[in-house]
Amino acid sequence: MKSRPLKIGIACFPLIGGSGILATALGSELARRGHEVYFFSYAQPVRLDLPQDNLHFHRVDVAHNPLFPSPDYTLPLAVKMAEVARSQQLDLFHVHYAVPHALAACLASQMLGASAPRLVTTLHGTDTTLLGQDPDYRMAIEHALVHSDAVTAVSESLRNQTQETFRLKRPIEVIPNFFTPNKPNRSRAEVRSDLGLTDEFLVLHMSSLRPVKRIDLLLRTIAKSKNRERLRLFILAGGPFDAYEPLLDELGIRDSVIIRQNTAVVDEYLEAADAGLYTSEFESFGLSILETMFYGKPVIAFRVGGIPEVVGDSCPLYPFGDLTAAAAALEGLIESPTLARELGERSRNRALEKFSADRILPKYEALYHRVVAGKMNALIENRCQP
Ligand code: GMT
Repeated sequence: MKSRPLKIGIACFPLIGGSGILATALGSELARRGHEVYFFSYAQPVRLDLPQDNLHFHRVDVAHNPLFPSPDYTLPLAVKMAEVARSQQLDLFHVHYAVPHALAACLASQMLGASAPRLVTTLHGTDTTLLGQDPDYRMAIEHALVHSDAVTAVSESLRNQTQETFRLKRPIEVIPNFFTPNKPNRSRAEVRSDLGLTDEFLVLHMSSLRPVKRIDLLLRTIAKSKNRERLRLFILAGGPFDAYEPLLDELGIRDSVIIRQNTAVVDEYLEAADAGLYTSEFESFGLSILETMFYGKPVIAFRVGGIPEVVGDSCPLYPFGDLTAAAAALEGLIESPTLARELGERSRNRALEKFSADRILPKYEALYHRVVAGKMNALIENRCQP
Protein backbone atom coordinates (compact mmCIF):
# COMPACT_ATOMS: atom_id res chain seq x y z
CA MET A 1 0.00 0.00 0.00
CA LYS A 2 1.36 3.47 -0.92
CA SER A 3 1.90 5.69 2.14
CA ARG A 4 0.27 9.10 2.19
CA PRO A 5 2.39 12.21 1.45
CA LEU A 6 3.50 14.02 4.59
CA LYS A 7 3.77 17.69 5.56
CA ILE A 8 7.30 18.17 6.81
CA GLY A 9 8.93 21.26 8.37
CA ILE A 10 12.74 21.33 7.94
CA ALA A 11 14.93 23.64 10.02
CA CYS A 12 18.55 23.96 8.93
CA PHE A 13 21.46 26.34 8.52
CA PRO A 14 21.34 28.08 5.15
CA LEU A 15 25.04 28.53 4.42
CA ILE A 16 27.74 26.45 2.76
CA GLY A 17 28.21 23.55 5.15
CA GLY A 18 27.29 19.91 4.90
CA SER A 19 24.28 19.93 7.22
CA GLY A 20 22.40 22.67 5.36
CA ILE A 21 23.33 21.19 2.01
CA LEU A 22 22.13 17.78 3.06
CA ALA A 23 18.90 19.19 4.53
CA THR A 24 18.25 21.12 1.31
CA ALA A 25 18.85 18.07 -0.88
CA LEU A 26 16.62 16.01 1.39
CA GLY A 27 13.79 18.55 1.29
CA SER A 28 14.03 18.83 -2.50
CA GLU A 29 13.96 15.04 -2.95
CA LEU A 30 11.02 14.72 -0.56
CA ALA A 31 9.11 17.41 -2.48
CA ARG A 32 9.84 15.58 -5.75
CA ARG A 33 8.37 12.46 -4.15
CA GLY A 34 5.11 14.29 -3.41
CA HIS A 35 5.62 15.40 0.20
CA GLU A 36 4.89 19.01 1.13
CA VAL A 37 8.08 20.57 2.56
CA TYR A 38 8.42 23.80 4.56
CA PHE A 39 11.96 25.14 5.14
CA PHE A 40 12.74 27.38 8.12
CA SER A 41 15.96 29.37 8.22
CA TYR A 42 17.27 32.92 8.59
CA ALA A 43 18.18 32.99 4.87
CA GLN A 44 17.28 30.94 1.83
CA PRO A 45 19.53 27.84 1.90
CA VAL A 46 22.26 28.22 -0.74
CA ARG A 47 21.32 25.19 -2.77
CA LEU A 48 17.54 25.63 -2.48
CA ASP A 49 16.10 26.27 -5.92
CA LEU A 50 12.78 28.09 -5.77
CA PRO A 51 10.10 28.04 -6.98
CA GLN A 52 9.64 24.27 -6.91
CA ASP A 53 6.43 22.29 -6.55
CA ASN A 54 5.67 21.30 -2.94
CA LEU A 55 8.54 23.41 -1.56
CA HIS A 56 8.05 26.44 0.68
CA PHE A 57 10.58 28.65 2.42
CA HIS A 58 9.83 30.58 5.62
CA ARG A 59 12.43 33.19 6.46
CA VAL A 60 12.96 33.69 10.17
CA ASP A 61 13.97 37.22 11.21
CA VAL A 62 16.78 37.29 13.72
CA ALA A 63 15.62 39.53 16.59
CA HIS A 64 17.89 42.48 17.33
CA ASN A 65 16.01 43.76 20.33
CA PRO A 66 18.11 46.26 22.37
CA LEU A 67 16.67 44.64 25.51
CA PHE A 68 18.92 41.61 24.95
CA PRO A 69 22.71 41.40 25.15
CA SER A 70 22.88 39.62 21.77
CA PRO A 71 20.65 38.92 18.76
CA ASP A 72 18.16 36.11 19.28
CA TYR A 73 17.28 33.48 16.69
CA THR A 74 15.91 30.56 18.71
CA LEU A 75 12.70 32.20 19.93
CA PRO A 76 11.67 33.73 16.57
CA LEU A 77 12.41 30.35 14.98
CA ALA A 78 10.25 28.53 17.53
CA VAL A 79 7.38 30.96 16.97
CA LYS A 80 7.62 30.69 13.16
CA MET A 81 7.72 26.89 13.35
CA ALA A 82 4.68 26.84 15.65
CA GLU A 83 2.73 29.26 13.43
CA VAL A 84 3.38 27.31 10.24
CA ALA A 85 2.82 23.95 11.94
CA ARG A 86 -0.57 25.17 13.12
CA SER A 87 -1.68 26.82 9.88
CA GLN A 88 -0.44 24.01 7.61
CA GLN A 89 -1.05 21.13 10.04
CA LEU A 90 2.46 19.76 9.70
CA ASP A 91 2.98 16.08 10.45
CA LEU A 92 6.53 16.47 11.61
CA PHE A 93 9.52 18.70 12.11
CA HIS A 94 12.84 17.37 10.84
CA VAL A 95 15.58 19.52 12.33
CA HIS A 96 19.27 19.46 11.49
CA TYR A 97 21.32 20.12 14.63
CA ALA A 98 19.99 20.09 18.17
CA VAL A 99 21.24 23.64 18.77
CA PRO A 100 19.31 25.71 18.03
CA HIS A 101 16.90 23.84 15.75
CA ALA A 102 15.74 20.94 17.93
CA LEU A 103 15.44 23.26 20.93
CA ALA A 104 13.28 25.67 18.93
CA ALA A 105 11.18 22.71 17.77
CA CYS A 106 10.75 21.48 21.37
CA LEU A 107 9.50 24.91 22.37
CA ALA A 108 7.19 25.12 19.33
CA SER A 109 5.78 21.71 20.29
CA GLN A 110 5.10 22.86 23.84
CA MET A 111 3.29 25.92 22.49
CA LEU A 112 1.15 23.72 20.25
CA GLY A 113 0.30 21.03 22.79
CA ALA A 114 -1.34 17.79 21.63
CA SER A 115 -1.54 18.91 18.00
CA ALA A 116 2.23 19.40 17.74
CA PRO A 117 4.05 17.70 14.86
CA ARG A 118 6.39 14.82 15.63
CA LEU A 119 10.08 15.72 15.96
CA VAL A 120 13.00 14.06 14.17
CA THR A 121 16.47 15.41 15.00
CA THR A 122 19.48 14.68 12.81
CA LEU A 123 22.92 15.07 14.33
CA HIS A 124 25.69 16.21 11.99
CA GLY A 125 28.57 16.46 14.44
CA THR A 126 29.03 19.72 16.30
CA ASP A 127 26.21 19.05 18.81
CA THR A 128 28.26 16.12 20.03
CA THR A 129 31.85 16.99 19.26
CA LEU A 130 31.91 20.66 20.32
CA LEU A 131 28.77 21.79 22.13
CA GLY A 132 28.23 18.44 23.84
CA GLN A 133 31.52 18.98 25.67
CA ASP A 134 30.48 22.47 26.78
CA PRO A 135 28.76 22.55 30.20
CA ASP A 136 26.78 25.63 29.11
CA TYR A 137 25.07 23.62 26.35
CA ARG A 138 25.21 19.97 27.31
CA MET A 139 21.96 19.74 29.32
CA ALA A 140 20.02 21.64 26.66
CA ILE A 141 21.24 19.26 23.94
CA GLU A 142 20.37 16.26 26.08
CA HIS A 143 16.90 17.72 26.62
CA ALA A 144 16.37 18.15 22.87
CA LEU A 145 17.55 14.60 22.14
CA VAL A 146 15.40 13.06 24.87
CA HIS A 147 12.33 14.97 23.68
CA SER A 148 12.75 14.14 19.99
CA ASP A 149 10.56 11.32 18.67
CA ALA A 150 13.53 10.01 16.72
CA VAL A 151 17.20 10.91 16.58
CA THR A 152 19.42 10.08 13.64
CA ALA A 153 23.17 10.42 13.11
CA VAL A 154 24.94 10.58 9.77
CA SER A 155 27.45 7.82 10.60
CA GLU A 156 28.07 4.94 13.03
CA SER A 157 31.07 6.86 14.28
CA LEU A 158 28.93 9.87 15.23
CA ARG A 159 26.25 7.64 16.76
CA ASN A 160 28.85 5.94 19.00
CA GLN A 161 30.42 9.24 19.97
CA THR A 162 26.97 10.69 20.78
CA GLN A 163 26.05 7.69 22.94
CA GLU A 164 29.35 8.03 24.81
CA THR A 165 28.95 11.78 25.24
CA PHE A 166 25.34 11.89 26.42
CA ARG A 167 24.75 8.33 27.66
CA LEU A 168 21.24 8.41 26.20
CA LYS A 169 18.85 5.58 26.90
CA ARG A 170 17.16 6.04 23.54
CA PRO A 171 18.24 4.51 20.23
CA ILE A 172 19.95 6.62 17.57
CA GLU A 173 19.38 5.48 14.01
CA VAL A 174 22.19 5.88 11.50
CA ILE A 175 21.02 7.31 8.19
CA PRO A 176 24.03 8.26 6.07
CA ASN A 177 24.13 11.34 3.86
CA PHE A 178 23.42 11.13 0.15
CA PHE A 179 24.22 13.21 -2.91
CA THR A 180 22.63 13.72 -6.32
CA PRO A 181 24.96 15.23 -8.92
CA ASN A 182 23.59 18.11 -11.03
CA LYS A 183 24.50 18.57 -14.64
CA PRO A 184 27.52 20.95 -14.67
CA ASN A 185 26.85 24.31 -16.34
CA ARG A 186 30.26 24.40 -18.03
CA SER A 187 32.41 21.69 -19.57
CA ARG A 188 35.57 20.37 -17.92
CA ALA A 189 37.64 22.10 -20.61
CA GLU A 190 35.90 25.45 -20.03
CA VAL A 191 36.39 25.34 -16.26
CA ARG A 192 40.04 24.29 -16.55
CA SER A 193 40.72 27.06 -19.04
CA ASP A 194 38.98 29.55 -16.71
CA LEU A 195 41.32 28.39 -13.92
CA GLY A 196 44.32 28.94 -16.20
CA LEU A 197 45.14 25.22 -16.43
CA THR A 198 46.54 23.23 -19.31
CA ASP A 199 47.38 19.65 -18.36
CA GLU A 200 48.11 20.10 -14.63
CA PHE A 201 46.74 17.53 -12.17
CA LEU A 202 43.95 19.38 -10.35
CA VAL A 203 43.51 18.52 -6.68
CA LEU A 204 40.23 19.78 -5.24
CA HIS A 205 39.49 20.73 -1.64
CA MET A 206 36.01 22.00 -0.68
CA SER A 207 35.23 22.94 2.89
CA SER A 208 34.19 25.62 5.33
CA LEU A 209 37.92 26.05 6.24
CA ARG A 210 36.98 25.77 9.93
CA PRO A 211 39.96 24.80 12.17
CA VAL A 212 38.80 21.14 12.17
CA LYS A 213 39.54 21.00 8.41
CA ARG A 214 43.28 21.45 9.13
CA ILE A 215 44.05 23.66 6.15
CA ASP A 216 47.62 23.84 7.49
CA LEU A 217 47.98 20.10 6.81
CA LEU A 218 46.34 20.49 3.40
CA LEU A 219 48.92 23.09 2.36
CA ARG A 220 51.80 21.15 3.90
CA THR A 221 50.81 18.05 1.91
CA ILE A 222 51.05 20.06 -1.30
CA ALA A 223 54.40 21.50 -0.18
CA LYS A 224 55.72 17.95 0.33
CA SER A 225 54.80 16.81 -3.15
CA LYS A 226 57.72 16.03 -5.45
CA ASN A 227 55.46 16.78 -8.44
CA ARG A 228 54.64 20.34 -7.47
CA GLU A 229 55.06 21.85 -10.94
CA ARG A 230 52.61 19.28 -12.36
CA LEU A 231 49.79 19.91 -9.87
CA ARG A 232 47.47 22.66 -8.70
CA LEU A 233 45.50 22.70 -5.47
CA PHE A 234 42.09 24.25 -5.99
CA ILE A 235 40.34 25.35 -2.79
CA LEU A 236 36.61 26.05 -2.94
CA ALA A 237 36.43 28.03 0.25
CA GLY A 238 33.24 28.17 2.32
CA GLY A 239 34.91 30.63 4.73
CA PRO A 240 37.74 33.20 4.86
CA PHE A 241 41.19 32.02 3.76
CA ASP A 242 43.10 35.07 5.13
CA ALA A 243 44.55 33.24 8.14
CA TYR A 244 46.38 30.82 5.82
CA GLU A 245 47.84 33.41 3.40
CA PRO A 246 51.20 33.65 5.26
CA LEU A 247 51.58 29.87 5.13
CA LEU A 248 51.39 29.95 1.33
CA ASP A 249 54.52 32.12 1.26
CA GLU A 250 56.25 30.31 4.12
CA LEU A 251 55.87 27.00 2.22
CA GLY A 252 56.60 28.62 -1.16
CA ILE A 253 53.45 27.20 -2.73
CA ARG A 254 51.55 30.35 -3.68
CA ASP A 255 51.79 29.52 -7.41
CA SER A 256 50.44 26.01 -6.81
CA VAL A 257 47.21 27.11 -5.11
CA ILE A 258 44.02 28.57 -6.59
CA ILE A 259 41.36 29.83 -4.19
CA ARG A 260 37.76 30.64 -5.03
CA GLN A 261 34.91 31.41 -2.68
CA ASN A 262 32.44 28.53 -2.70
CA THR A 263 29.08 29.24 -4.26
CA ALA A 264 26.19 26.85 -4.57
CA VAL A 265 27.77 25.45 -7.74
CA VAL A 266 30.23 22.62 -7.15
CA ASP A 267 29.46 20.16 -9.92
CA GLU A 268 31.54 21.83 -12.63
CA TYR A 269 34.59 21.98 -10.35
CA LEU A 270 34.16 18.35 -9.35
CA GLU A 271 34.07 17.44 -13.02
CA ALA A 272 37.17 19.55 -13.74
CA ALA A 273 39.19 18.02 -10.86
CA ASP A 274 41.42 14.94 -10.95
CA ALA A 275 41.34 14.06 -7.23
CA GLY A 276 40.10 15.30 -3.84
CA LEU A 277 42.35 16.05 -0.85
CA TYR A 278 40.80 16.28 2.64
CA THR A 279 42.97 16.61 5.76
CA SER A 280 40.33 17.12 8.51
CA GLU A 281 41.17 15.98 12.01
CA PHE A 282 37.53 14.92 12.37
CA GLU A 283 34.53 14.48 10.08
CA SER A 284 31.29 12.92 11.23
CA PHE A 285 30.74 11.97 7.59
CA GLY A 286 32.54 14.13 5.00
CA LEU A 287 29.89 15.17 2.48
CA SER A 288 32.49 16.85 0.22
CA ILE A 289 34.33 13.54 0.06
CA LEU A 290 31.13 11.84 -1.06
CA GLU A 291 30.54 14.54 -3.68
CA THR A 292 34.08 13.96 -4.99
CA MET A 293 33.46 10.20 -5.14
CA PHE A 294 30.22 10.69 -7.09
CA TYR A 295 32.28 12.39 -9.80
CA GLY A 296 34.56 9.37 -10.09
CA LYS A 297 37.58 11.13 -8.58
CA PRO A 298 39.94 9.39 -6.13
CA VAL A 299 40.08 10.78 -2.61
CA ILE A 300 43.07 11.22 -0.30
CA ALA A 301 42.04 11.61 3.34
CA PHE A 302 42.85 10.58 6.88
CA ARG A 303 41.16 7.65 8.64
CA VAL A 304 39.13 9.72 11.13
CA GLY A 305 35.50 9.84 12.33
CA GLY A 306 32.99 8.67 9.73
CA ILE A 307 35.33 8.97 6.72
CA PRO A 308 36.10 5.20 6.58
CA GLU A 309 32.34 4.50 6.42
CA VAL A 310 32.06 6.77 3.40
CA VAL A 311 35.21 5.78 1.50
CA GLY A 312 35.14 2.06 2.42
CA ASP A 313 37.82 0.22 0.49
CA SER A 314 37.48 2.36 -2.64
CA CYS A 315 40.66 4.35 -1.80
CA PRO A 316 43.35 3.89 0.86
CA LEU A 317 43.06 6.15 3.92
CA TYR A 318 45.98 7.26 6.08
CA PRO A 319 46.59 7.76 9.82
CA PHE A 320 45.74 11.28 10.89
CA GLY A 321 48.63 13.68 10.24
CA ASP A 322 50.71 11.31 8.08
CA LEU A 323 51.62 13.90 5.47
CA THR A 324 54.37 11.75 3.99
CA ALA A 325 51.78 9.08 3.14
CA ALA A 326 49.29 11.65 1.84
CA ALA A 327 51.93 13.30 -0.39
CA ALA A 328 53.09 9.87 -1.65
CA ALA A 329 49.48 8.97 -2.47
CA LEU A 330 49.17 12.19 -4.44
CA GLU A 331 52.37 11.40 -6.34
CA GLY A 332 51.04 7.93 -7.14
CA LEU A 333 47.90 9.42 -8.69
CA ILE A 334 49.79 12.06 -10.68
CA GLU A 335 52.22 9.50 -12.04
CA SER A 336 49.66 6.83 -12.86
CA PRO A 337 46.49 8.01 -14.65
CA THR A 338 45.45 4.33 -14.71
CA LEU A 339 45.57 4.13 -10.92
CA ALA A 340 43.70 7.44 -10.61
CA ARG A 341 41.03 6.18 -13.01
CA GLU A 342 40.68 2.84 -11.19
CA LEU A 343 40.36 4.40 -7.74
CA GLY A 344 37.97 7.01 -9.13
CA GLU A 345 35.76 4.34 -10.68
CA ARG A 346 35.72 2.35 -7.44
CA SER A 347 34.76 5.52 -5.58
CA ARG A 348 31.93 6.30 -7.97
CA ASN A 349 30.60 2.74 -7.79
CA ARG A 350 30.62 2.78 -4.01
CA ALA A 351 28.91 6.19 -3.90
CA LEU A 352 26.19 5.05 -6.30
CA GLU A 353 25.68 1.75 -4.52
CA LYS A 354 25.51 3.07 -0.96
CA PHE A 355 24.79 6.81 -0.96
CA SER A 356 22.37 7.64 -3.77
CA ALA A 357 19.07 9.40 -3.04
CA ASP A 358 17.23 6.22 -4.03
CA ARG A 359 19.07 4.31 -1.28
CA ILE A 360 18.75 6.89 1.48
CA LEU A 361 15.36 8.60 0.95
CA PRO A 362 13.31 5.48 1.74
CA LYS A 363 15.11 5.25 5.09
CA TYR A 364 13.95 8.76 6.03
CA GLU A 365 10.45 8.16 4.68
CA ALA A 366 10.12 4.92 6.68
CA LEU A 367 11.29 6.72 9.82
CA TYR A 368 8.84 9.59 9.25
CA HIS A 369 5.90 7.24 8.78
CA ARG A 370 6.89 5.33 11.92
CA VAL A 371 6.98 8.44 14.11
CA VAL A 372 3.79 9.86 12.61
CA ALA A 373 2.01 6.53 13.20
CA GLY A 374 3.27 6.74 16.80
CA LYS A 375 1.50 10.08 17.17
CA MET A 376 -1.78 8.67 15.81
CA ASN A 377 -1.59 5.78 18.27
CA ALA A 378 -0.90 8.14 21.16
CA LEU A 379 -3.88 10.35 20.21
CA ILE A 380 -6.17 7.31 19.97
CA GLU A 381 -4.95 6.00 23.34
CA ASN A 382 -5.52 9.41 24.96
CA ARG A 383 -9.00 9.64 23.50
CA CYS A 384 -9.77 6.15 24.85
CA GLN A 385 -8.64 7.03 28.39
CA PRO A 386 -11.60 6.74 30.77
O1 GMT B 1 32.22 20.46 8.58
C1 GMT B 1 31.75 21.56 8.39
O2 GMT B 1 32.44 22.56 8.37
C2 GMT B 1 30.29 21.76 8.17
C3 GMT B 1 29.50 20.82 9.02
C4 GMT B 1 28.05 21.28 9.11
O3 GMT B 1 27.64 21.34 10.23
O4 GMT B 1 27.39 21.54 8.14
O5 GMT B 1 29.57 19.50 8.48
C5 GMT B 1 29.14 18.44 9.31
O6 GMT B 1 27.96 17.87 8.72
C6 GMT B 1 28.17 17.30 7.42
C7 GMT B 1 26.83 16.79 6.91
O7 GMT B 1 26.36 15.72 7.67
C8 GMT B 1 29.22 16.19 7.48
O8 GMT B 1 29.45 15.68 6.19
C9 GMT B 1 30.54 16.76 8.04
O9 GMT B 1 31.46 15.71 8.20
C10 GMT B 1 30.28 17.42 9.40
N1 GMT B 1 31.50 18.12 9.84
C11 GMT B 1 32.23 17.66 10.85
O10 GMT B 1 31.96 16.66 11.48
C12 GMT B 1 33.45 18.44 11.16
